[in-house]
Amino acid sequence: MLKQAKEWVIQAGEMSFEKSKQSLDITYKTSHSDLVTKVDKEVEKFLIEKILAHYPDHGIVGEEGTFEKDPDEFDTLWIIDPIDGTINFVHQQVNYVISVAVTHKEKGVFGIIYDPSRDELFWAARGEGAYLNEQRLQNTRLERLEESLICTGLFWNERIEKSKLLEMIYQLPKHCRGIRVYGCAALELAYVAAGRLDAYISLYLNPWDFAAGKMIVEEAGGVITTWEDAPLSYLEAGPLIASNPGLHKQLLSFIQRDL
Ligand code: 2AM
Ligand code: CA
Ligand code: CA
Ligand code: CA
Repeated sequence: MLKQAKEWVIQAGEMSFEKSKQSLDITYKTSHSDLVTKVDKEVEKFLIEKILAHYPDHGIVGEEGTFEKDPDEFDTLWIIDPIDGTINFVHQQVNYVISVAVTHKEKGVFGIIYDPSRDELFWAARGEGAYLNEQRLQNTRLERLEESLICTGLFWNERIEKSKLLEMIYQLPKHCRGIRVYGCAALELAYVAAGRLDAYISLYLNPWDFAAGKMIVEEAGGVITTWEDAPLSYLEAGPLIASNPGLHKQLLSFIQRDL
């Protein structure tokens, strides 16, 4: 199943990259910054058709809502973000990915994140480690916050508290070496797994943004939890922190003290 899923995700990525040069037919969902293009919808449809043709008894949770049944009806779920980083896809045609995770009875089975612009396939299977293409990944082991490179997401939605967003922008750079914001949560989680970032703090993510990334971070030796240090459920949206093990506690204290 993993091998097949990787092929579908790569095909979906190549399709999106080709289509990024055509007219994208942008529409707005809940706000001026909440975009969807026809490619988001086409990629989701492509993946759902493949999945259901091979696994008709599996459920699907996709950002664009093409599959409408209740996830609670299924033991095995595919959690899909057809294009994560839609704004980057529209403006840059880089820093966007296809993200696909499979869970069984709420436990992760595998996660795949494909960056078509760089041909980088990040993936992990439970108990088998995390990989970039065929190379094994391990996140950093850095323990000094002042030497760390930390990533966050800065976007607006009505669930995000102004004071937390402002404090994040003001306080985080005081404590670490640098801040990065790529605008693509799944890619940012993959980079934590790959050791390109030491941690990622988000004010709010949906399951399709983090499901594959959670598996890849954990299999690379990292930690991903809520801001209260609770395990992250694959089906609940909210704030999260993904980090190497040496910084996780320090970053939780930072969040509790400064945000
Ligand atoms: P998307 O591109 O699939 O919509 C941007 O920092 C990251 O957060 C992206 O992964 C993006 O996913 C997601 N995102 C952007 N705007 C959002 C919003 N209003 N609510 C929740 N997630 C959002
Ligand atoms: Ca979106
Ligand atoms: Ca997303
Ligand atoms: Ca998306």
